[in-house]
Amino acid sequence: MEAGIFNSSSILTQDELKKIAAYKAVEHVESGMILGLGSGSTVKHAVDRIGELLQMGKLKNIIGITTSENTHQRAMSVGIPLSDLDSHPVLDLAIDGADEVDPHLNLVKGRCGSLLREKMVEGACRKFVVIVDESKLVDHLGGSGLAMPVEVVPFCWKFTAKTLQDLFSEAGCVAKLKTCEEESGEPFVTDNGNYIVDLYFKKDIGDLRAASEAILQVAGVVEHGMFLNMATTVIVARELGITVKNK
Ligand code: ABF
Repeated sequence: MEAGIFNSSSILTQDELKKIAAYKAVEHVESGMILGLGSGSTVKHAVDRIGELLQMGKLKNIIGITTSENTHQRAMSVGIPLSDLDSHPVLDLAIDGADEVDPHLNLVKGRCGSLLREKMVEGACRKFVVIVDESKLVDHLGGSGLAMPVEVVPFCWKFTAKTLQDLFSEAGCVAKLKTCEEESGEPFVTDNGNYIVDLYFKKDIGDLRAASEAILQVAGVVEHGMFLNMATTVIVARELGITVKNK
């Protein structure tokens, strides 16, 4: 475990574990890299650390490509020069969190709503390092009982949600619109102006590749949160230390 970054108290909070994973991932960053910067609470530690290293002159000539407006604002605030995929279609490295990681390093991502830009940016990088605390490890995707997000166009989203739910009826799928807050009921709107339909499964969805293709066939679907065979490295921060899993 990194010395000097964390205090010596015996029980680490989930956020401290996220920070450990993030700092470890930043060790992969070298001067001159075009970097994909993911979204979420784990990546924010990586963004801050990269900003710090740039300030100290330990990293130079980094260009960041962000996957959400939130990360864009944060990266700008810590002084990371930013560009986009149009100008830099091939990235050296991307660092991002995940909601679930299975034993084959397949991921569920996008519960924070940024899955489309994440998939575009991370699909364009040579190396994709995922950073998680151990709570994100699952036996199979969808197995945490939490949402598998699908970005859909707002037009007749109920029809799209029903079609998705019917597609996975054997897995006991329930499709729900993601809302801003539990009580407001207002649809959550992505950075791309779309909605998110969350799929909840009671049973294993089986062949992930087939599930992915079936979801993408549904008219109205923009993208889904299964990231299959994309991660090259997963860094897991645990109470007892860091585990690094490579593809
Ligand atoms: C992003 O951040 C999303 O794909 C995912 O929803 C989230 C991970 O959560 P956390 O806030 O725990 O890092 O990577």
